[in-house]
Amino acid sequence: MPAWAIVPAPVSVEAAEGTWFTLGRSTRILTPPGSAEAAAAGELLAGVLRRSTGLPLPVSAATAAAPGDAISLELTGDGRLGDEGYELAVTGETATLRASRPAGLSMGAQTLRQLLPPAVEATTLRPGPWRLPGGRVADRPRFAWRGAMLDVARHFFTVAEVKRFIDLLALYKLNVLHLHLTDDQGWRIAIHSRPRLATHGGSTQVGGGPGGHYTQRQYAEIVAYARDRYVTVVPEVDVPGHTNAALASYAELNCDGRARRRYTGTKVGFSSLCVEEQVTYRFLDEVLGELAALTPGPYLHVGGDEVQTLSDEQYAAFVERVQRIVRAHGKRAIGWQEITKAKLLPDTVAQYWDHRIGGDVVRATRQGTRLVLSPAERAYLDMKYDERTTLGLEWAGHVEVRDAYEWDPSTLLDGVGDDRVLGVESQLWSETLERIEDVEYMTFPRLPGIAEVGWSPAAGRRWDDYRRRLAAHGPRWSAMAVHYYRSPQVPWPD
Ligand code: TNX
Repeated sequence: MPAWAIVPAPVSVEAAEGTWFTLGRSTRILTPPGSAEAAAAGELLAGVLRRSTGLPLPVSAATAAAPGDAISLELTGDGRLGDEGYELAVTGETATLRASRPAGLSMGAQTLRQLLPPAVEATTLRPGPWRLPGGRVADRPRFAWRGAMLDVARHFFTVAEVKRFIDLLALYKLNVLHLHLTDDQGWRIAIHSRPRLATHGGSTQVGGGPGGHYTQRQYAEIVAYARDRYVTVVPEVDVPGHTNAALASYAELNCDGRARRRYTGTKVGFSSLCVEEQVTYRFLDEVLGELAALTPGPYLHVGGDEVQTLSDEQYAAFVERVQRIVRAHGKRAIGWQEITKAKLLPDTVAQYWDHRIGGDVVRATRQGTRLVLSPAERAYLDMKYDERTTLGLEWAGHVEVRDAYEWDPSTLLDGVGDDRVLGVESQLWSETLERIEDVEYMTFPRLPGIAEVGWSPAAGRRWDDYRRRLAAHGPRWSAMAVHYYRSPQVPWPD
């Protein structure tokens, strides 16, 4: 197994053959004095490593003395390495991780984890030795937005399950968790001014199970957990379509004033808020206001996809109004690509997902709109791997590991270069995914490929090199008890 099987591939790696740094009982983790965030990053790293190694790995502030037998986290005090960049140097005595910002230390810590044997990810004691290969890594991301979306509306997932998903994102240096919180089949976030959204609208799911929702306190716990790992949560309230759960909870949101029945099927496109009525905008102001207050990140996702019951004029007017409500609450709007039918504010972001559907994505980018790229035939984690996959859908075809990996954001859309691309994001729609094991099986091993598309320099990416590095992660997932698909395209070690 290659010692340097880092995913996503770093900008540069120089191996010092034959040199190893072995973690032992006297190894310490040192953090820069005066930075609580860097200390927290050190503690998180120690927490992961202690479980399997059983080593004490005490975390303390560095002093003027030479670090000695230590993993030493340092902040450069300048912006040279960027927000998320880092340098890692491993000698026979010390591992030094340097970054300009705490986020960079967190990214570098993921590289360090991946350089240790796979068993380090186990949650119970394992035999060592725990050796890091000597050498140097210099690294920084290509794109600022590297995300994954989890659909908790079609099937509900618990706080603990979402936290585990966040852990897995962080390991691959993904920094956005987009939570699809509302859809026809369920409303998953408590809104104090509209309690029935969660208690009634959240009380079922696809297939008719009990559903569920997050209280605001639980939701805040998810957001804080993500934030500690330098993952920004982008919450989505999908409007004006995909709103049956809301239409079932409040009769006044329907043009005919009659509450809809709850919905547990999987059709799309049939529901819409009543866009001509003032009550609708009061509702949105209340919902988005509460969501903004729960959101430290800059973005609120307002959906906007697959509306089949409105005219183009009605749709565009609605989107223009919604993005102003988002702005009034101090946030920027992001929406699915259909929103490019409307006149967008300069900082509204559009999320590209399918070449077959509407919107005018390329024109919008000429007028300044930036894109998050989620091309379904590459980035949709709910598509089947092949005809034998029992879970998932296939409307965008089959997406094997190679398909998810072998594409480039700067050549995806004619006339849209890197400067219009904010980043990439994978989608995990959960119509067919009832259990978190199902989510993991569809996510791994495809998501690390999307992470590499978003992080690594285009010039160095080769499928043949990638599949070998990826193979080394199979045992890592096994150690973490992650349920993954053993794609025949990847040379798994056992
Ligand atoms: C399309 S992608 C949808 C979702 C479905 C998904 C299934 C997008 C913006 N909308 O409502 O869950 O396909 O793959």
